[in-house]
Amino acid sequence: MKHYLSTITITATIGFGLAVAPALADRMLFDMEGPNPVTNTWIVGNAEGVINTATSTDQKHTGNQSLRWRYILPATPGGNWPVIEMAIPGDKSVWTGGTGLVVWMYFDLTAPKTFWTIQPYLAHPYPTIDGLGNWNAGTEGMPNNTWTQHTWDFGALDVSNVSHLRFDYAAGDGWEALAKSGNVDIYLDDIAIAGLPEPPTTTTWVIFDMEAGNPVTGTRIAGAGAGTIQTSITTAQKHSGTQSLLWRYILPSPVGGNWPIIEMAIPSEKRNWTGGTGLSTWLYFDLSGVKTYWTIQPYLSAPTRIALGNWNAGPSGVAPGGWVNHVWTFDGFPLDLSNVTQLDFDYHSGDGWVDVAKDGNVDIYLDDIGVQGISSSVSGWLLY
Ligand SMILES: [Ca+2]
Ligand SMILES: [Ca+2]
Repeated sequence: MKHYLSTITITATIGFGLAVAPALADRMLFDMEGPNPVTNTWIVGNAEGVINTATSTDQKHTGNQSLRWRYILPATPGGNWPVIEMAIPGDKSVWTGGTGLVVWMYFDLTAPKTFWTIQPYLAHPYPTIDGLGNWNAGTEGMPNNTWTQHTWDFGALDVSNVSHLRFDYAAGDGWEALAKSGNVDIYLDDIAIAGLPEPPTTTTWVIFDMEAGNPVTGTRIAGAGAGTIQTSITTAQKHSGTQSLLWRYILPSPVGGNWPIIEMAIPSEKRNWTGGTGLSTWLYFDLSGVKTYWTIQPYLSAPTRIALGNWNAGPSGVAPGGWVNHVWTFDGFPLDLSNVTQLDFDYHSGDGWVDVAKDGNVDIYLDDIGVQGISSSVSGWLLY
């Protein structure tokens, strides 16, 4: 859990005591714990020197890594502006309501830099570019070899659709005098948007809306191991958007004793389910009749694999067709939800499913699999 600048504003209300405004918090954009988020680099001006970027364990503000932005200086640094650019993930592109860009920086220099001119730029969408702040207004000293936070206010800038984030600085603007071994090394971590309201706690943070690729990363059949599992993203049925996931089990003969299982690896940025109250899943059963007793059961790897719910406590009947929502609550399970790496679903194929299969197949569509109780009011971000 990482909390940044959580603030609560308390407003006096005449005659009625205190009214508490919504809590505000920084919402994480890049914590640098995954792959290098830099998608492009270049050098403006004389275009001399070399830029290297990498996520690194050498320095970190939180977690294990930060982003190292290295500029290998040319013989004459002046007139060169090294630029790094990060594409903003689509589900984090809406910054509406945010007040500024928060960046933690660590300068690996030989001495403090008294005048620094690092400037971020936002593209929304590319290639429309806005600079944040004033190039010449970077007058405050930045110490070396310690993590320091800086916020660039958005002001009246439209931040409703930000596609790229850039940083640049003038390489010759005093930086060369402080470089170690001819390199300027700047580490960046915990790039976040300040001032967004904390998300409501009663809605669902959708992990898989099935609008992108097939999230199934593994299939297997426990027990006798017979039959065939097929999964695909399809437009045939959908709860939201245009697509859902079709989980087809082509029944073997005999059917009994087989437990078809699908596994979905959770993307690294969606593994912290702390505060969640249950797993919400939308299901559509393409069956020939009513399945009165269904025993689909999810498992979470957190990271030890554990069943949710009770195998024999399957929800009551579902009619064929039509989307139904089911929530498996986390109550009563010894779950550490801070690092959920995988979600599995399975069912016992012989447990009445054969009676309602069409053409020898059990077809189950899944959509909008999410965590109930943690959600973003803006764009589905996980709030730390
Ligand atoms: Ca980090
Ligand atoms: Ca969908």
